[in-house]
Order: sequence, then structure tokens, then C-alpha cells
Amino acid sequence: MNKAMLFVTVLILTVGPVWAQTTDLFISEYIEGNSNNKALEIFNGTSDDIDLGPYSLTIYSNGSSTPGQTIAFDSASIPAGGTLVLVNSFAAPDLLAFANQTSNNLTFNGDDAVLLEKSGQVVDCIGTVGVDPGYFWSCDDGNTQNQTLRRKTDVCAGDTDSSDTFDVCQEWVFFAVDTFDGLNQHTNDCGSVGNKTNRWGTLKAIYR
Ligand SMILES: [Ca+2]
Ligand SMILES: [Ca+2]
Repeated sequence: MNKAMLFVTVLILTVGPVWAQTTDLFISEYIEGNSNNKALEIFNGTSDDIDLGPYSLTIYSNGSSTPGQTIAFDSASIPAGGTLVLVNSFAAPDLLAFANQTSNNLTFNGDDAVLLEKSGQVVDCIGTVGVDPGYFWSCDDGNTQNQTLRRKTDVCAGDTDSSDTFDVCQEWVFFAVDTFDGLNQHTNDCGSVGNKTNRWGTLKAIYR
């Protein structure tokens, strides 16, 4: 193998993983607004299209440990870097305008655990299954009722434990009720500069 080929091979092996830190879908936006203004945005932060066949949403209402509403996805897939916006069928027209799919079953109102699942395994969740938080899950910055919640840009993966304590401040930023302007797009910064610098240092050391 000549030096150029070796360089390219080492480059792929060492730098490649930096761009693939997000490995599965997660919920990037949660809207619990006025009346029936309920919506979820699902984000594909991976570098591949993701087939939605094995995925579904399940809502556990009011602290129940038994699954309530389950929603399958109509679209076949979400493209790499793309989103899917699911909206309650009876939402206001200015929210419905963002919908890729509508459903009567998207009925959370702040005290309900919302799970994104793949073949029955939790891929992401909001809230804790089996825990009734009262009216909502809250923290210093906001809560899960009458607000729009957007995933922080440093979140690279979903919350796969739906039974542990849910600290809504940890991964979400809060916006006023009926804020819709973040829908249909999401960005995260999951290829961290620190990682890249380290990997480039390693790469240069190997190449020399
Ligand atoms: Ca409820
Ligand atoms: Ca968004």
C-alpha cells in the first residue's frame, strides 16, 4: 500500500466515526400548546435514510404503566438529516401546516409519557412510564405543559430509559406556548471539535 492509500484508509478509519455519532432517531421537538395543538418532531441525525417500518410512538397516560395510544408512521422513511412532524388532527391550521402526518391519537397534555420505540425497544422518551407527575414534569426553566420544547443541540441520542427520573431541563430548551417556527428542521452539533482535534492529532502521529 502506498503512502497516499494508507493516508486515505487511516483517514476513513479514524475520522469516519466523528460524523456518525447519532445512530438512531430521536424526538427533536415537543409541542403541548393551546387546545389540540399537540405535535412531535422526529429527527434523523444519522447519515443514512431510516426506514420507519419498525418504529412507533406510544403514549402512557396519567402515570399509567399500561400503553395507551400507539401510533404507527405513514411515511416509509426519514431521509438523512431530515425530520418528520406528527400533529394532532384537530390542531389549529397554522400548526397543521407543518404536518407530515396527522393523528387523532396524539393526545398528551403534559403529564403523559411519550415513547418512540423501535421493534418494542425504547429509542427515546419524554417523561417516566408509571409516574404521574401531577400536571407536568417541570424544572427551573419550564415544564411539559403549555410550552414548546426543543432538544438541545448537544443532544446526540435519545433517552432510552423510560423508567428513571425525568429531568426535563437536562436535554430540552423551552419556548412560549404555540411556538411553531422550529418545526420541519433540526440541527445538532454532534461532531464535537474536541473529538476532531484529538482524532486529527492521532491521525497525524500515525501518518508520520
Ligand atoms: Ca394526561
Ligand atoms: Ca425543529
